[in-house]
Amino acid sequence: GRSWTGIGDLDESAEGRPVLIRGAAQAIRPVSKKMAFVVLRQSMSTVQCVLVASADAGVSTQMVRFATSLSKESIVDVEGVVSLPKEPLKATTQQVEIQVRKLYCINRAIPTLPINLEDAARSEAEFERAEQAGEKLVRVGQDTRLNYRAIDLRTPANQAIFRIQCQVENKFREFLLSMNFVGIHSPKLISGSSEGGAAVFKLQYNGQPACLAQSPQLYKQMSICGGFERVFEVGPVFRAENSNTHRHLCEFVGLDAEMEIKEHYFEVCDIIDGLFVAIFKHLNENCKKELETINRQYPFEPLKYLEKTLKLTYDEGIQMLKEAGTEIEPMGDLNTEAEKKLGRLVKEKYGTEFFILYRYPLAVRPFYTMPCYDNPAYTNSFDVFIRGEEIISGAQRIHTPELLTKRAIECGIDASTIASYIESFTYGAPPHGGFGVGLERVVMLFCALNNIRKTSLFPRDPQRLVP
Ligand code: ATP
Ligand code: AMO
Repeated sequence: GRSWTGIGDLDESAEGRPVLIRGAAQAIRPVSKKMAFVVLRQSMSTVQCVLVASADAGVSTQMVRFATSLSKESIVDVEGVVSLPKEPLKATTQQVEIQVRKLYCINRAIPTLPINLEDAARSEAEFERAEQAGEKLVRVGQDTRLNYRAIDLRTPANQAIFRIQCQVENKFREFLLSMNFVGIHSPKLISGSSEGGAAVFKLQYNGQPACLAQSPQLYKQMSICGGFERVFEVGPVFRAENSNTHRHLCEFVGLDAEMEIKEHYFEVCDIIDGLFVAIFKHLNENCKKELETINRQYPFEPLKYLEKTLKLTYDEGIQMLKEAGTEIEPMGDLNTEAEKKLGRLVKEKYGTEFFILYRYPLAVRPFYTMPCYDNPAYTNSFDVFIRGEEIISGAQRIHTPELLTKRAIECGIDASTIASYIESFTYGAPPHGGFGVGLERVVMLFCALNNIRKTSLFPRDPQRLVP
């Protein structure tokens, strides 16, 4: 085959070299009958291709005309020679040009696209500058973007977001594998709720009532009962939430882990500490181009975190809120606003936007959570926050069938619906704990994006099943 060059790999060192590239025609600018520019894009990179009619280069005026007749986003192959521009280029990522020898259209896009990609890629600041200059630019709304996601995903920021997501997932696996965790796949078609509550999608399973797994919770614990000391899973999680918020999806990617605990459930917190510090470092060191690309459209401050993750008790958190004028209902959950405020207070006091809040009240945790030995009104549990929003829940689990049954009943769960789960704790079950992370939330909050739909490839929310 012929030798192809990636647009992102084109730099000054290639000056004078013949290259063959393929990209989408992002912009087409006719200059005269004899000259035109075509900007080609491949993932996060763009390059300017220059067509000048000349017998020497074998470029005819027909070819220039053909280039200017291309529809935007058509797929184009260009053979040409790399050259250095006379002035620095503002409109492309690559600081070289291609002097076109041959140009082929591989597949045309329809002439009128539902989204103008240049508008879709603009930052809010650009819109504001244009407005002040009296220029009319059209903002592309969230619904339009999601309706035509196959186009919207082409913006450099979106290309970067899903590369970051892939790196978070990859680092999650890599780190846990290095800590002797075993990757598992638990069933998603299950017989009942795993987290309690009504937020389950119900379906028929060969005539029996069934549902989509709300989490791998019961099965990751049963894997521990099955003799795996440490397990992790990356897989879909289904929540029939009727939550039309910026941070709830009906289907998201769960990063789950479960492990034997030898002495204290802080062993689980230590894994989270090592894991997330490794993820943040990896992103900052190895995904610079992606982070800069996101920053150009959605500016954000780098995440502040400590080398050793801060841990605060729920009571300490409540006290900080109280001193700042926010009262929480006794032994109650933090609402979204209180979480945000606590995030700000912790940042001011401790200089970190990533912390663990532990020892939550029993009343606000799921039935399988281990109560504290010294005070059963509290639990060996925790949530983890980035920029004042929850990304992780976790806990030590109850490992005795008697207490598990008692807690299930107290929480209004019909123990017969989880009989096989409870039974697995009668065969000899080690103390254990674990945690669950929402992948989309990690990416959203690391990059301070304002909506979880931006970090879900084809989001499923209460209103959206298509595309
Ligand atoms: P988890 O389900 O793990 O507890 P979560 O982030 O999904 O985590 P919820 O428990 O669903 O959070 O809710 C936590 C807080 O988020 C609630 O106390 C509530 O204030 C807020 N919240 C949840 N759903 C909504 C909603 N639809 N509208 C506004 N706030 C909501
Ligand atoms: P929880 O219900 O808190 O815990 O979920 C764990 C993490 O998943 C993410 N998350 C969501 N992300 C997007 N849309 C949603 N609707 C949504 N709901 C939750 C959050 C949350 O922190 N079994 C326990 C975990 C455990 O204890 O191991 C569980 O499912 O980031």
